[in-house]
Amino acid sequence: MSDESYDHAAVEARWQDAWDDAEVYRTPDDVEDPTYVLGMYPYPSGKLHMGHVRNYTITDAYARYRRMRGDDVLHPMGWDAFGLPAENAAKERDTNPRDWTFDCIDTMKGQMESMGFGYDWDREVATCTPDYYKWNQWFFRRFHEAGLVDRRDADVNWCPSCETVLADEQVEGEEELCWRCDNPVEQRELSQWFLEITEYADELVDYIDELDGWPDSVRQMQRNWIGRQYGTRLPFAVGDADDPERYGTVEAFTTRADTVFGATFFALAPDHPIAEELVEADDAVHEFVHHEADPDGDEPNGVETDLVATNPVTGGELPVFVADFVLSDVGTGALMGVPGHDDRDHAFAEKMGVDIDPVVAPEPDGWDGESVPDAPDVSESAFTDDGVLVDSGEYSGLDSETARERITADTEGAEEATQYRLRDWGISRQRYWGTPIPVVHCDDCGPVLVPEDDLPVELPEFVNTTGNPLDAAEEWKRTTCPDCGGDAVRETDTMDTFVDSSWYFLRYVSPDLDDAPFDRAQANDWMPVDQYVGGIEHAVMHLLYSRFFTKVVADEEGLEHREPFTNLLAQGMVQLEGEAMSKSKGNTVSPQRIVEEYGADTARLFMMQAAQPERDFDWTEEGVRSTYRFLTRLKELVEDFESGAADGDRDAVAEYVESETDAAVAVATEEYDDLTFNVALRQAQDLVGTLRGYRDYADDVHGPTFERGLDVAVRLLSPVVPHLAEELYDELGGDGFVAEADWPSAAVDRGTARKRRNLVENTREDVRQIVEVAGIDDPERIDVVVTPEWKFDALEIAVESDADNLISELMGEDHIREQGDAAASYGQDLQAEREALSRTLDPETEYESLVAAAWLIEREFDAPVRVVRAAEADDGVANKAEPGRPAIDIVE
Ligand code: ANZ
Ligand code: ZN
Repeated sequence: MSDESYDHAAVEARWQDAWDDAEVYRTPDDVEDPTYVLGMYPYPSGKLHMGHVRNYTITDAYARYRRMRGDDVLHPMGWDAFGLPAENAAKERDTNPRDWTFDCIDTMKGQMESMGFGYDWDREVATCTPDYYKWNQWFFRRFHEAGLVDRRDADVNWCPSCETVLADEQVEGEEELCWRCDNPVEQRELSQWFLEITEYADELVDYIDELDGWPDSVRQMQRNWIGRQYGTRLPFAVGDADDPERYGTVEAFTTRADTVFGATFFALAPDHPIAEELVEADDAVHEFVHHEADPDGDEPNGVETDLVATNPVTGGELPVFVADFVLSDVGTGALMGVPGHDDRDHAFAEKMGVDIDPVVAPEPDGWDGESVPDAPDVSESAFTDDGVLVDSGEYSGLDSETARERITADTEGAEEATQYRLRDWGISRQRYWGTPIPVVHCDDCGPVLVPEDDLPVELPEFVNTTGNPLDAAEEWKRTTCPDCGGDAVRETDTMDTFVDSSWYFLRYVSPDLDDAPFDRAQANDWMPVDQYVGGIEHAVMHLLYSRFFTKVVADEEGLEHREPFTNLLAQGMVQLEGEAMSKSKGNTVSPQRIVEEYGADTARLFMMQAAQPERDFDWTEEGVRSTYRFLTRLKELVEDFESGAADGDRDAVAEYVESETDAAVAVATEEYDDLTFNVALRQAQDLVGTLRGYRDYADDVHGPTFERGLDVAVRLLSPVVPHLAEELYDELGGDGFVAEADWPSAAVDRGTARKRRNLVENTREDVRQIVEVAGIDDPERIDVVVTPEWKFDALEIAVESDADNLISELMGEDHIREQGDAAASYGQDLQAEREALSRTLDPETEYESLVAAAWLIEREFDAPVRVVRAAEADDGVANKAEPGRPAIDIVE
C-alpha cells in the first residue's frame, strides 16, 4: 500500500453495519413525496461485473440525493431469476437450477452490500419463487379474461436428433446447428401461447411522444419496433389465362397507392395460401418454396407462376410471382411490385426481367401545382421519394399525397389500412426454469385454465434430460380437468422470462401481499418509476412489454398510471482500452479486487466522475489510484482541522471561500438533478481544492467558514462516496447519518455563482497574460481596476434594447453622453457584439467578488493586489476596463 492510504475496509464495514442496524434504507410507510428510483434487476449469474456496478451506483447515488432532498424514496432490488443459463449450469454441475440460482443470489447480494448500495432489502423479489411467479400465472388468467391471450401455431427450432425444442440461443452459426449434437436444426410448428400486445399498438406508439424523460434514441427504437404505417389495401383479381378471377380477389397492402400505374408485377409470400396450392401443381414453384426461398437473404428471389393479377386501377394484367421477400405476416402476404419506385422491387425486376416504369417524378423547382413534369430515368435505380405523378392517366400532375387519397377513394374495394411491424408476443418456451403456463389439456374440453384457487402451479423437481424436464415429469403432468373432472395433462411450456420483468416494478410496492400481485393504493402512490436506469440492450423488448403490461393493468386493475417509467437513463459501457469489458474478450476488471484494494467509495467515485452516465468510458488503474489519493487527502484535511479555530468576522479570503462554497452547492444541486454526476462531483472536488489552498495560504483559517466548506464538500460527495462521507460527517460532529442529513442550501443562484467564477478566472488569466507578454519577473504591485458605472448602465441598455441604432439610444442618456469619446467608442463595441451580449454582475458585486478573490492573485504572483474602483484609478487605465473584465495595472 502507498503512503497515501486509509483503512477503507474498516471504514466501509463500520458504516454498512451501522446503516443496517439503524434501518436507514427502509422505505417510509407514510409517503408524502414519493420518489421511485430503480435499476434494472440483474440476472443472478453469480458475479457482479463493472456494468452492474456502474448501473447500480447511478441509481444509488440518485436515491441518496433524493433522500437528502427530503423525498420519501423507494429504492429496491431483486433478481430476474428464471432463465436458460441456470438450467444449463445445473446440467453441467449436476445440481438443480433452484439451488444454483439461490447460491448465485447469495454471492451477488454480498457483493452489492460490499458496494454500499442502500437498498430496502425487505422488498427483495426473486422471480423464481412461487410467491412471485404465482402472479405471472394470475396475470395470464387476467389477460385471458380480458381477451388478450390467444393460442396459435408458430415455428420453433427443433433438433431431430435430440428430439427437443431449442431456444434461439441454442442454435449456432450460419448453418444453424444444435449446440449439443451439431446436427442441423429444423423448424417445427407447435401450438403456442400469445399475449396480444398488438391490441395496444396504437397507444404504445402514440404515448411515445409524451415520454420526454426518455432518450430520443430509445423512443425512436420503440417507434421503429412497432412500425406503424398508414397505407391502402388494394384488391387485385388473381387467376389464370382461362379465368382471370379463378382465385378471387387478393388484397395487397401498399404505402404508395400513388405508384399503382407503375405496378409491373404482383408477388405472393411462399406460404400464402395460393402459393401453397401452386406448390402441389407447379414443380418450379415447389422447388423454389422448398429449396430456394430465403427470407433472410440479401437478394430478393422468386419464381414466376402461370397466374395473372388484374390491376384494380388500370385494368392491366400483371405477372404473378412467388417471392421470398414477401412476408406472410406483413400486410396481407401479397404485394404489388413497383420497380420504378421501390429499391427491393427494382432489384427483383432486374433479376427477373420485369418492366421498370417511372410514374412519379421529382417535384420541379417552382412547380405550379398542376403541370406534368418529365418522367425520371429509373432504369439504374428507383426514385423512392414522393413527387408528382406522370403517365398515370387522370392522376397525372397530382402530388403523391393527393394522388394516394384520390386513388384510395376512387377505387372500388380499396380501403385505408394501418399496418404494424409489431407482432403478438409469443410467450411459450419449451424449458424448465420458468413460470409454468397455468393450463391443462383435456381430451374433451381442450385447453382449460387452471382456476385461481389452484395457483400457483409449482414447478416439479428438476430432472436432467435431453428435452424439456417438464415433459419428463410424468406424475406432475397427470392431472384432472377443472371443467369436467376427466383425465388431463398439464401444459409443459413455461413463460418467456420477459413476462417476469414486465411488472416486477409493481411487486416492489407491496412485495409480501398474498391476495394480489400489488396493492393498488400503494402502486398509485409510488408509480410511475421516477428514474429508471439500465442497459441500452433493453431499449426495445423489456421496455415495450413493461409499457404494455402497465396499460393492461391500468385498464383491468385500476392502476392510475398508463406508463411505467417517467425518466429513463441508459448507461454507457465500462471499457478497457477502448473495448467494452466482457467475459468472452477476457478484458474484465473485477469489482471485488477494486473493493479490496481501494474500497467501494473509490470504485464508485472513479466511475461517476469519469464521464456522464450515458457515455462509455475507459477504466484506468491510474484513474482509480488518483481517486483514492483524493479521498485519502480529504480525510486528512478533515482530521487536521481543529474546530474552534479563529472565528469572529470574516476577512476577504474567508468571503471568497464562503462564496465558493455556495457556488459549489448551487451548481452541484442542478447537476445532481440532471444525473450529471461527473460535473456535480467536480464542484465538490474543486471546493476541497479551494479549502486546501485556503489552509495553506492563511495563517489562521476562519473556523466557521472552513467548517462549513468541509461539511458541504462531505454532503455533496456523500451520494457517491457514502462510507467515507459518513466517517467524515461524524468527525465534523454531524448529527445522525449523513445519509439521512439534509442537502446543503446555497445563498446564491447558479447564474450568479457562475458569473463570479468567470470573473475571477478571467481576471487571473489576464494577469498571467500581461506578466508573460511584458516579461515581468517580479511584479511589485498589481492593481485590478473595476469599470466605471456608466459602462454597466450602457451594457444593461444594450442587452435590453431592440433599437436599430444602439448608439443614438445610448447617447440619449445624459450620464453616458457626458463621457464623450469614451462613450462613443464603447457604444461602437457594444453595437458590434450585440448578438453575443449578456448581463454581468452588478458593479458592487463585481467589486466585492474581486476583493474576495485578490488573495488568489497575491498567492500566485507573490505581490500585493489592490482592487480599485474606477473613480479612484487613473483614467487611462480605468477606460480599458469593461463590465466583467477589469483592467489590470502591474507595477514592476
Ligand atoms: C407498392 C410500393 C411502391 C411500395 C413503392 C413501396 C414503395 P415500407 O417499404 O417499409 O414502407 N409490402 C406490402 N406487403 C408486404 C409483405 N407482405 N412483405 C414485404 N413487403 C410488403 O413498407 C410498405 C411496403 O412494403 C408496401 O408498399 C409494399 O410495397 C411492401 F414505390 O407497395 B409498397
Ligand atoms: Zn375436460
